[in-house]
Amino acid sequence: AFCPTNIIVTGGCGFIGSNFVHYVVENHPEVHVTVLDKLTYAGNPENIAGLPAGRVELVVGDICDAGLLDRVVPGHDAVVHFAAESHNDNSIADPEPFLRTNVEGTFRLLEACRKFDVRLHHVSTDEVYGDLALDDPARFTEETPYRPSSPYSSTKAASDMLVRAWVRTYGVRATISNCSNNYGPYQHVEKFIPRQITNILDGVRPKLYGDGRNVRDWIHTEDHSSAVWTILTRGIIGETYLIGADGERSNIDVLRAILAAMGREPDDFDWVKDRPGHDRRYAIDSAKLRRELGWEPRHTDFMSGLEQTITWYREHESWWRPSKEATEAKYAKQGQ
Ligand code: NAD
Ligand code: TDX
Repeated sequence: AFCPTNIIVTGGCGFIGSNFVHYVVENHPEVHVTVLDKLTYAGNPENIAGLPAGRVELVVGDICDAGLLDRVVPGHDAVVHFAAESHNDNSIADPEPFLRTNVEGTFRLLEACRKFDVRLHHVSTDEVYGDLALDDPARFTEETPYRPSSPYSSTKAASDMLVRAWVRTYGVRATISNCSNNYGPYQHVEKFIPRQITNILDGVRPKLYGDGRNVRDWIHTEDHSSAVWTILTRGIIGETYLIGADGERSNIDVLRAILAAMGREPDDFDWVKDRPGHDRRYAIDSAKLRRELGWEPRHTDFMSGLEQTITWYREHESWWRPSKEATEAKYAKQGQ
């Protein structure tokens, strides 16, 4: 196995990146983490505050800054690359930052990893595979052709292609993972589950896009972290692994579960305008990761994970309050 002791986590102040930093600090005491994060609207240093200063260092900066990477990357064993513009609705309103961070940023990291011979794990999404029909028995596998739909997913697809080319052409030691929809603490209130929980806490009716029958395959962010660690340390260079926990649910079912858990009536929500190009269904077959690397998810009870997440947002209003108003103002302008 590959045993890194000094890693860079890009995007470590965002939702999944910060959960990964907590996971590493708790489970791998020999590892020092350098978080490299630009602190965009989605990055919050509070997400990693309170972790031991000797274990975690924050470098505020842009992954597109080649000079900065030349200074920060040497001396590290690995880069775990979470930094991205991550929200589909934002990518539809203004795609440019997605091109820059997701495509150019990944290119810059690949060049730095090539120059200093550093191992890279690239974190990507199941959205690169496009969508499935509701009645299609198929799920995505590592062999599914790329067919991204949104500006966001097309830039993630482009970044995956760059990683594959840098492995083959330059021998960069990289792996890729494509994960399904994450939920858990520290997720920005622009995303579906936190948006609806915090709307209800604010006495505002939740907002459901389209006909509400779109399906997402939910995984707890801690299971995503354990999968990324497994691939970083035991994955085969050049390989792609799909990460998922068999959590397919329609949006309306998830919303009704939130409403029930928070003591609201099942129809106490608003139907709003659909997302343009809205993917119908995502579904992951993670057999390769389970079979070849022995990974398994631990949070297999979605209802209890959801209830814990609701409790977290109830108890952390001071964390989400500062971004709530601007997020809802942006949605209101889009009729959503
Ligand atoms: P997020 O938006 O919550 O966090 C992104 C982080 O990256 C923020 O801290 C932000 O400040 C930072 N960042 C953005 N641009 C940067 C730049 N140019 N330089 C340095 N830092 C920058 O995103 P997330 O939901 O935590 O997603 C993390 C990764 O996981 C992304 O690559 C995303 O594509 C992937 N992913 C997300 C999901 C999901 O359900 N959220 C599922 C599969 C894969
Ligand atoms: O208010 C809402 N109402 C609603 O019905 C919002 C914000 C979303 N939705 C729907 C759209 C999707 O079908 O809920 C579903 C989930 O939406 P998002 O939370 O925006 O996630 P999604 O577009 O599926 O993408 C997420 O999973 C894959 C992450 O944001 C991506 O970064 C990741 O790659």
